[in-house]
Amino acid sequence: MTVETKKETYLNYVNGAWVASASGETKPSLNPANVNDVVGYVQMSTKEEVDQAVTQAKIAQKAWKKLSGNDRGAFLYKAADVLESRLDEIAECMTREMGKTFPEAKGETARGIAILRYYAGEGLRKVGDVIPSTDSKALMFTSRVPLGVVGVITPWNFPVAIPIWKMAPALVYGNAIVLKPAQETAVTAAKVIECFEQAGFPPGIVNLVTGSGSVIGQALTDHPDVNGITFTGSNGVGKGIGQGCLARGAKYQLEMGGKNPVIVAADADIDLAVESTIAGAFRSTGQKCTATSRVIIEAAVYETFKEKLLAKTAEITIGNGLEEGIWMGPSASEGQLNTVLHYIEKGKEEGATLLAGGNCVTGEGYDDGYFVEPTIFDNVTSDMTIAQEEIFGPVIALIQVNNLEDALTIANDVEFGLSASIFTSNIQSMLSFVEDMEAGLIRINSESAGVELQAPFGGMKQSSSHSREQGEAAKEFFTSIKTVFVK
Ligand code: TAP
Repeated sequence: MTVETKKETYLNYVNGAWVASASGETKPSLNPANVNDVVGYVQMSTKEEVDQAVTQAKIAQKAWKKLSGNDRGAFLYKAADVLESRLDEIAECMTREMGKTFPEAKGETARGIAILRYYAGEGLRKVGDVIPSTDSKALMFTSRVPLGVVGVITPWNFPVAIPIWKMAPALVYGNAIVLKPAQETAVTAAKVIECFEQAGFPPGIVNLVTGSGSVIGQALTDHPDVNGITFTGSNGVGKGIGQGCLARGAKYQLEMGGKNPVIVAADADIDLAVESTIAGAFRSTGQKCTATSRVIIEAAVYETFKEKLLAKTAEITIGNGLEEGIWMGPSASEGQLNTVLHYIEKGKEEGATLLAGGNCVTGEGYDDGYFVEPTIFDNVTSDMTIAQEEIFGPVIALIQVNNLEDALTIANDVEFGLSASIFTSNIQSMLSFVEDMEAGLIRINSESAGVELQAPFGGMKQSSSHSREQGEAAKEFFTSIKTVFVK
């Protein structure tokens, strides 16, 4: 594959025009597989640019909400077609900008296209109910109306799918949006917004302002004309956004971290459990909110599982995700790599046994990137830091238990509750897991890191206890209900 060498500067997109930030400041976006490769330069915008984008969005939304849902959906269909025509280019940009392999980036872009088409169809589905009144001469019904202007604040790990799964429902239900993507993947975000531009959305409906979260994200959170914030990212930032929105009565949706367990029962298909654990833990270099990070195994199969897991892990090819045959790319940034290395040291200090990995990958082709080995810790106990905190890297903690009751207790012994899997052939074990596991996404005999776009997505506890995204659930957040009584 030939890598684009042009070092383009990417602008903000406000009211249908590409504009440079008044700050005059830009920042290079670097390829984590080779930091000498500058993917592009992005704007480091100011609060004033957020104000301009929100003002224009507020004006434009007044006409947008008057269109039929079907007409708004037609714009999403067009955006899907444009994105499809640029799939390879945008996937390549994603791989260069945050490191996931090209096939994974293509898969994510294809998911973005499917989400756009799903929500385009939503423009023709119901937005209210008729509720029987006690007054026989009255008609009572609900009608869902848009919030107005929605701020979309997104992380770097799914730079196409996450912005789209927030923007598509926001738009089809009649809102205007201002997107603030993570700095690490702002070039990919700009390309996604170009697809919306090419689809012909009216000026002001889709806006992009790039820059630092503490400036742009905070300005969106505090803005009196932003009626809702949809956020995916870390817990610390999410909680601040929630408090900011609560203080001024704005709606907020927070999708945050995970510490996702896989339970392997003594009666499990071990090969399947191993394969799924590898995919769940190491795909995207472990940088998924749903990534498997704890594997809780019944003693009877512990050694067999461990042996097979080690053998499969040894087969993983690490490198630049644009190259053929590479299974795992680098960590997305230097900061992310340092976080992973910090947790690996913590694991060793607290007495876990390092079974595999634990180091940066060095040598020719690796020294200019943020490559880390897939890492497995043995003899982990639930109180250890590596069993409690989200690492967001390719690190697995193996925990041995005597029975499934203990496994479930340990699985629930974290502050997060996003996704969880069990591998078992016993129906009773499956049902107990479904009933007692504190997680929003439950999978049985299947990898933990995956969800279909038409199904609700979200977690319990600190992961995202009060909202769900995707599928029909998105309607709850992106609309308000009016109850209408007609006599
Ligand atoms: P964060 O550091 O929280 O950043 C997420 C976004 O928030 C970025 O755009 C960031 O901007 C912005 N931000 C930072 N400070 C802000 C502030 N004070 N006010 C408003 N916005 C602010 O997360 P990340 O490192 O990009 O992403 C990794 C995290 O996302 C992990 O914890 C992961 O579990 C979580 N995640 C969750 C899910 C779901 S669906 N639950 C999915 C994917 C990822 P800048 O970074 O550009 O400054």
